[in-house]
Amino acid sequence: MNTRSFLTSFIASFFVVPFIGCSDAPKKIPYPETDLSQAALIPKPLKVVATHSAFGLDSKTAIYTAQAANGFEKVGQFLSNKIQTQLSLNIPVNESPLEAVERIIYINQTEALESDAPEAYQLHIKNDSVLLNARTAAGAFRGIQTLRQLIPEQSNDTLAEQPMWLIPSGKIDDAPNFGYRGAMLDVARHFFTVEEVKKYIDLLAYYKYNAFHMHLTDDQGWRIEIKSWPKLTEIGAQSEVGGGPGGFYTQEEFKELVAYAAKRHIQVIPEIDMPGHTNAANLSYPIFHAKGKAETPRVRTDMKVGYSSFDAYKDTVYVFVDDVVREITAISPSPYFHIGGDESHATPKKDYIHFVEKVEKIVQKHGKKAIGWNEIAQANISQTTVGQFWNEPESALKMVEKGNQIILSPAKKIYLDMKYDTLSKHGLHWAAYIPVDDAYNWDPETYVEGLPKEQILGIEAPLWSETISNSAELEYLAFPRAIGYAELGWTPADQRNWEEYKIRLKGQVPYLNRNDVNFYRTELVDWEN
Ligand code: TNX
Repeated sequence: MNTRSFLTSFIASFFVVPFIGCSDAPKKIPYPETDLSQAALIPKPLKVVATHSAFGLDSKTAIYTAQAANGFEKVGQFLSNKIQTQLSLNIPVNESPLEAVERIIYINQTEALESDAPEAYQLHIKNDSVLLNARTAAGAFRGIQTLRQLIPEQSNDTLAEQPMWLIPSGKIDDAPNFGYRGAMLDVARHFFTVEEVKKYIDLLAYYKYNAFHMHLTDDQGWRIEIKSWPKLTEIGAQSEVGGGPGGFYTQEEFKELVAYAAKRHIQVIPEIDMPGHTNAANLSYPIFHAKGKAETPRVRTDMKVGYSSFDAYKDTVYVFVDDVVREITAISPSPYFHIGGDESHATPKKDYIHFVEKVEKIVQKHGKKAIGWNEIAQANISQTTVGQFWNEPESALKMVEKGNQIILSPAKKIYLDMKYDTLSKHGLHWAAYIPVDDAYNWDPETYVEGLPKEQILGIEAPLWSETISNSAELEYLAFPRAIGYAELGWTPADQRNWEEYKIRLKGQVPYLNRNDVNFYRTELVDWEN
């Protein structure tokens, strides 16, 4: 018998004939009663059936994965690494010898799932085995987040010879309500280091986000290396709000972020905001600058918006945009490229429309679909372009009528840079104060009347960074609200309830503390008891 078929029959023995007749079968462990349906899972899974026993995660556990299918082994490796960091347990993945193995986690590829969503998964947790079924590696990855959330803080050191972390047994069938569940970080108003961005991405992955939108350019700074236009980073990157040093990502660093996110089955969507919000580019190359209403480029460290613009009728501007889109799309596997398009108050309407239509074509030429903030509805955009609704429901509706898909980011509900309340240490409040319950208590499916569900690609929580400049401040605004948005993107409205959610939210504290997350301890949640 070769290793592979030995492995297959070994694994099968866990599911088909679990130790019946086996002379050296381990003695039965007296697992305590559990209740999987009460677990603090966020986002809440679609279906949970508790069987009131447990799987004992311990040093005799091994992970096996479907190997023919793409990416499954990496998912197993990711789980093993996280278990190692959290529990200092070394759980091998697809490794022989198997003699010492008593319990297995098997990550299996199958089409036989209740939902046909690519990220659907099913978890079957029994005494000696956890079977995770998924159609795709992305589905398997979402499934292991659920499993991670079920690992208790404390081990039980009395049940067996070695410490065991008891995972409640039962069955979970799960799939997302929306295919796009995003978060945006503005790295232009303040620069965030590669390590800071990675930390945020890793936290988002735990809550099943699958898109990370990077707002890479704005008036105060240009943050991505463009080899054909070096002054963007020599000049344009050297400033930020408040007068700090700014910074930028080299293309190698951007690739590193893309790879880090991809490992978590999160796509990175780059945004180059234009024709407004372009002061940093115009300062680097004054030839781009539109005269007229736009203010003369200079280093900007203030928080004003709407004063800068590209010249929509200069050939050089389009040569430049083409180069930027070409260089970025070459290192960006996401099918989308975000062209911004918001608050171009210094661009005449006719010029704005001309610009958006030309840039959309450039993005398409480079093989990507464009995304733009809701103002792009003024232009005659093609059906494949996605509108991101933030402040004008009528623009979202106009795009929907033309057949476009919409990402929902209504500022009044989902802007992570809005203060929680009057006492918030960071944040703005032009759209609203957004306390943690208001952030949770709305329904993306009905928020804009007349927006058909089929045309809602999903939701995204933007974090603008005028008032924040490091991980602690970022986390103060993002957490815990981003956790609630994860549930709004994943769990259907009829299964959401604030009173019940806030108990599960409190259950996140050990994870947040373990990861040194500076979350806002709102009084709306009883964190201590
Ligand atoms: C509006 S939302 C903006 C950003 C600001 C943000 C501050 C949007 C598309 N534009 O330029 O940073 O408000 O909340």
